[in-house]
Amino acid sequence: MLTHALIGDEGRTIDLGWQDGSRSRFHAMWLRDNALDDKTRSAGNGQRLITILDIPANTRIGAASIKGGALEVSFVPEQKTVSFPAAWLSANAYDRDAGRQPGWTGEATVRWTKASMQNSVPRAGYVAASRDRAVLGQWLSAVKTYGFAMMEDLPTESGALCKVSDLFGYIRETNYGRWFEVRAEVNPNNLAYTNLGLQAHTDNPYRDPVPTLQILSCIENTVEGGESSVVDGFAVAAALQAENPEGFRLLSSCPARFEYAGSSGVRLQAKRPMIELGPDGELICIRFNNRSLAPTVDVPFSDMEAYYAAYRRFAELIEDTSFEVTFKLEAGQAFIVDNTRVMHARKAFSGTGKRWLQGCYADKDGLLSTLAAIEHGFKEVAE
Ligand code: NM2
Ligand code: OGA
Ligand code: ZN
Repeated sequence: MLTHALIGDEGRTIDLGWQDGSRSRFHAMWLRDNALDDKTRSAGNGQRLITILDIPANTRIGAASIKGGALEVSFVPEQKTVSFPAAWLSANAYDRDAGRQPGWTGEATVRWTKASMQNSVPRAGYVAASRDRAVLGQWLSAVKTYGFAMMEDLPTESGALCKVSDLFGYIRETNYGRWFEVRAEVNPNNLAYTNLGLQAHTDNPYRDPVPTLQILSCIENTVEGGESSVVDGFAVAAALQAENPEGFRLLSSCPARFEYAGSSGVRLQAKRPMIELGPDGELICIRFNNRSLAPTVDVPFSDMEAYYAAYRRFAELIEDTSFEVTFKLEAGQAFIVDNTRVMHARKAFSGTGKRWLQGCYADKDGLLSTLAAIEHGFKEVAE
């Protein structure tokens, strides 16, 4: 509920008061650009019809009042009057203390460790998730929150992992194919296609943009060894930052180089930090993969020793079992990871039996879009 609206700074700003005593200021230019009327935005698809250049540079608020739970504003010199619902203003308020430390993440991200995750891994059955939007929504929401979830009861047939990505979006095709076989091969073009253990890693850091989701599904796993584990890279990065802020600063501000040139006709290269922060300091991506780290040449000579010490400490924390959730994939099970956040590993395997996994990449923006649409749909029904 809005209680007052005071025009300030000769109409350049407005100060809104709320029932709970809080205040939020807005700028005339911002309000005009974000007007919700059907001359400013298409009523059909919600897209903006005007450009910034259609708005006079000297735009001011000429008059403002609260009418029926909404703010009504008249802009000059356009002589245009529009209305902003209070709920919309509250949801889009930007007049708040930033106060965020580098490496911050939003409320939707919940970091985890073995202690909090091992016995509560989010999981859903494929049949239930494909029939029931509420089940699917919960599963997608877990991927958003934790960057990791399991799916069970998949058909144990080749290509079944595509059914998982079909639930929410689109496969990201790469030089490895739409999806790929993960099993021990003769002359493998990638160490994933051996029986070697793989240190916890994110996939394809040599690609830009990096694939944002990975699905690994199991068709058969009767070998000795071959267990999987996952590690929350955001939790580990926070631990590194807490004990060694300078190391965190080096890994997040100096680019690393990644490369893959394991098959003919392919030379993928990317220059990105191991810990990537957005322009406002938000932790946005972890890239960690010993197999495809190229020579690091973007760290000042005087910082290289400290950089390597930080890299080593980051690796030690990643291998610290208190961060690691472990399981052995069984036929018909799959897991999905947010490849910008959660690392995955496997133990070496040998002996009798067979291990046959399939993997694919998919796009997280599509997953989040499907989740938001499901949540929006439920909200509409509730209203
Ligand atoms: N595979 C499984 O990023 C990597 O190189 C890890 C990727 C070959 C598609 C393995
Ligand atoms: C991969 C990978 C793990 C496994 O294919 O990217 O890491 O369990 N595989 O085989
Ligand atoms: Zn991998």
